[in-house]
Amino acid sequence: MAETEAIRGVITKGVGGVYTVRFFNEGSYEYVQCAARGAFRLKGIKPAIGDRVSIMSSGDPDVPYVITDIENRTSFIARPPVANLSIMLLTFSVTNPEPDLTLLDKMLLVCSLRDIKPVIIFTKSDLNEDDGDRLCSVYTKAGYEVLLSSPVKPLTKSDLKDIIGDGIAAFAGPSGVGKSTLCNALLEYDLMETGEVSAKIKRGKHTTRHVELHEFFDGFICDTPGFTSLSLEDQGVDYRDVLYGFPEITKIATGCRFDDCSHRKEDGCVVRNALAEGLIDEGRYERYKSFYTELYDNRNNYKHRRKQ
Ligand SMILES: Nc1nc2c(ncn2[C@@H]2O[C@H](COP(=O)(O)OP(=O)(O)O)[C@@H](O)[C@H]2O)c(=O)[nH]1
Ligand SMILES: [Mg+2]
Ligand SMILES: [Zn+2]
Repeated sequence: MAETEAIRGVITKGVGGVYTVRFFNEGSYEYVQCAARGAFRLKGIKPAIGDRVSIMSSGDPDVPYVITDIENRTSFIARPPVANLSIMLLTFSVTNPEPDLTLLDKMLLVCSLRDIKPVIIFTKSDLNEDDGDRLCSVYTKAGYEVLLSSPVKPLTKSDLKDIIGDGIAAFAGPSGVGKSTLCNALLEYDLMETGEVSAKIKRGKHTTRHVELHEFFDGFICDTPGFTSLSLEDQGVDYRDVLYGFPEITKIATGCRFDDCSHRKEDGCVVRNALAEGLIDEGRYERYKSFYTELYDNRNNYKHRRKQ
């Protein structure tokens, strides 16, 4: 390959302005260190992991390549910064800590507005099997893909192989739910050399500071630090878009008497009828109403709407 020819690759790691880019070369993947062109900074673009980029030789032996171009992103999440995320592994524990379903439902809504496929993983089902089954049923019925994981029946690589495909998947959810445990198990860190392994995992456990893409079959997975809250308003969600996070309500809402029915108190609302008949989960419906009401009350502040 000529020295000056641009190479296409993916950023898998970025620390202190030095990016690791993976590219395909003569039948296998290679990882190289890259700097970013100053032009990105001028345009206010910061390369992020997941970015598909072009790189060229830099002539600098310390950082031998330079990123010359960043492809348009299909999605972007800011905290932590990850570009082109296609799957969110929304991880919540059945107990210890108790699952924050308001946070889960907000994340489901945000995923849908950003065209990121959500997959729910309920961990620690060993600690309360009944609650695990109940949560699994609520979200499966709502139309989501749900997986249960516990030390008794751990999630395996093959459970996620087809789900992730050649996409980029990130573990997201509160801290302490078992994201790092799952991620490390899927990456089979336990199969690596012992001394190095424990040091590596220990460090990861305490910080998960530098979010990094790890190869997973044809795609990537990454662990993220936990977070405890998410503001729909900050995410620019419009009250009219709340239904995108509630596919089970959307499905039946077409039968309501009023086209602009908010499904909160209107007459002739089939959603409220379905609720009375136990066809919709009460908790999910209450959270739908609270998101709608909160965003409706702040409706002059939103920034954008989903493009139809
Ligand atoms: N009982 C039980 N404990 C788990 C399970 N998954 C993780 N843990 C424990 O939960 C704690 C937090 O796990 P960690 O992976 O660090 O959570 P993170 O903050 O989401 O990355 C650790 O002590 C794990 O051993 C599980 O399925 N069942
Ligand atoms: Mg962690
Ligand atoms: Zn209605």
